[in-house]
Amino acid sequence: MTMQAMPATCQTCPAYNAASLKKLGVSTEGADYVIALAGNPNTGKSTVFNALTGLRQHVGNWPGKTVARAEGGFTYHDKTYKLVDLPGTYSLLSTSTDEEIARNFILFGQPSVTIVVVDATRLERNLNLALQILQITDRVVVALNLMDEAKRHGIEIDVRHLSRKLGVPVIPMAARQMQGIPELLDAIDNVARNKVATKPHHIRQQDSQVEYALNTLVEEIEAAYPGLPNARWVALRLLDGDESIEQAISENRLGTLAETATIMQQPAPEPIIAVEAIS
Ligand SMILES: Nc1nc2c(ncn2[C@@H]2O[C@H](COP(=O)(O)OP(=O)(O)O)[C@@H](O)[C@H]2O)c(=O)[nH]1
Ligand SMILES: [Mg+2]
Repeated sequence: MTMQAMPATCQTCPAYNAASLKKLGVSTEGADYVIALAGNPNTGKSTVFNALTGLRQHVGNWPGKTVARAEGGFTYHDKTYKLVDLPGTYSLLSTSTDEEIARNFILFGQPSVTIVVVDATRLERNLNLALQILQITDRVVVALNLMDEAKRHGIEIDVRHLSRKLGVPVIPMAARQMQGIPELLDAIDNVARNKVATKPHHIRQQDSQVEYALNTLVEEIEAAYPGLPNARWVALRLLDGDESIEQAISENRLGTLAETATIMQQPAPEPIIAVEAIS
């Protein structure tokens, strides 16, 4: 396995960024951990959300947007978890409001764990989003949902191999039948409490000119926005001509978010070399 036991660091510190989350409209009061739920539309995200939170949930809006946001809570092994359902998206790269919300939440909120729900019957398409998320955060659990459907279609998945390749826990599930929920809870708990160290798959960029441009940009971004959680990812998006990131910089929104972005007691993420959509 690529996951190994972590040295005992700060077990009690919250890993999420409370100040940034507050700006994103999420109160973290009383929560030991904040968990984001991401995934393509129709993968069973809401089903997983309901299975984990039961009746302890409420629906509001993302601040300044008409996009609904479900929030809920649960406790597990004496810890209180806050679960936030992100909009269902196929990617985090384009400029739709949904994708921007999901991306900002993961990038700036630094949730303790991001669950990526993927459809086991459409694995290749679904891994696109999962891989993009793995470029931004190493605190990921993949919920491999709709395993009953996959079985029905004669699709076999080597879950251990997938987990080894992705470098994060992969939990096979059939959420509608409540199958895999205890295992998912255990995996969330393991990542949130640093009981396993993940080693997310990073897509490498071989081109030395791109690498040079990236390094130059990273230095400038870091100088302009000290404490930004993932300058390299922002640099990649700028090189890719990402208008929403350009806009965030020109309106100084990136700076406002970055000011509050104190990196908590997390292991420093490995540098990202490139983000590429696999399709
Ligand atoms: N067969 C099967 N259906 C599921 C499973 N999980 C969710 N569904 C169904 O898939 C549909 C979409 O689920 P939903 O949770 O709304 O997906 P979301 O769009 O990702 O929030 C619903 O009809 C669910 O009942 C599962 O594990 N197996
Ligand atoms: Mg839903």
